[in-house]
Amino acid sequence: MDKSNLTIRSVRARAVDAPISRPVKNAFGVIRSAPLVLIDVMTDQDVTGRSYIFGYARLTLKPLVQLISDIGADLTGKPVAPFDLMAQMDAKFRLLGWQGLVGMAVSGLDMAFWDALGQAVAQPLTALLGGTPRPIRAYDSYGAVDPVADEKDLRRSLDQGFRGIKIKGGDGDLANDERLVKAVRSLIGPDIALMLDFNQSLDPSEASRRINRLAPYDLHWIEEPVAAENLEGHAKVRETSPISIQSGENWWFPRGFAEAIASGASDFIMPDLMKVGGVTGWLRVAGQAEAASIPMSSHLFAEASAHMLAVTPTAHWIEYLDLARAILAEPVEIVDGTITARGHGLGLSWDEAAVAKYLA
Ligand code: SMN
Ligand code: MG
Repeated sequence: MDKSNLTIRSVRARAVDAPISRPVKNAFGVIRSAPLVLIDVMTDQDVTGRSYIFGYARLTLKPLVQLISDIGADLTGKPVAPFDLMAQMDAKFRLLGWQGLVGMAVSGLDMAFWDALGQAVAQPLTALLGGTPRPIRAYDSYGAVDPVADEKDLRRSLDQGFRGIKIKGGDGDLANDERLVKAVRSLIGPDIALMLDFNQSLDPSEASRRINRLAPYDLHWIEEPVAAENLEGHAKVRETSPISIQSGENWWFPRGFAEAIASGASDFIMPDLMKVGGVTGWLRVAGQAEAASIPMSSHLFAEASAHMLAVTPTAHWIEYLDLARAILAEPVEIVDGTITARGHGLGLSWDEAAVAKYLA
């Protein structure tokens, strides 16, 4: 069958609540499992595009499944041309706005469309985009660690070759942050990058106070010190921070990044494929990052992000926080602390027995 012109036949969305290897304790609670929506875009040419998104909480699963199915149903019969489809979805939701569940649904669909295009030509997405898959330096992403209970895991991360470790702050006071940072720094030694993620939990003056105190521990970045939408607050913190500021997992679509970059909000950026507008949105942000000389990392979605970072001019780090391992037939592999894009398209295939087990 000619696979050069794919058309959308139907879209299927399934919710799972997948177990994760270690809970992610953060300033606002603990993530104990991964509520995911798996997307399959069936085409008339018998190519199926796949992606998954992360709903953060179980209560988002039903509405996300509904949104993806309904938006998908409206696209039946259309060519799989992601730029065109993104423009159509942009127009469809312009008055409503697409920050939130709608944006997640749109981004997830976009990823599945690109996956289908890669599969149709039996090429990794990286190659379809004009690049070459290559090892991307990864950091192992933790919650708020318990330096004693988590020591074994941290040592294992180093054994796997990770050159970076991220932990969460803001789960308690400054003394607690300092205790964790100090313990982890002494455990991993001076040569491993250590990142600290506040998950938007502080106000600008408290953020500055904590950052100054934590400066002696040679942190590689401070992530989301204040509310994501507080770009002015980000810029204020950054102005006096001796540590680089990282943000972006909660900035929506390329315009969100344009505003953040114009505000001088961050030294580094780390778009989340599910909030930036999928592959299409990522490409546009990668151009902004290159033009502004801003190092760009990823948030979650390591399988797809490995494809994207290989074509990102200012590629920095890939985050390893393995939310989908339990339901993927070929989960991410860490090789000497790096992740390399694999497979055709995004390289995702479902472990159907596991999907059946964790259906939510
Ligand atoms: C994060 C966000 C959502 C789930 C897990 C972890 C975090 C990160 O902010 O940067 O990984
Ligand atoms: Mg974060």
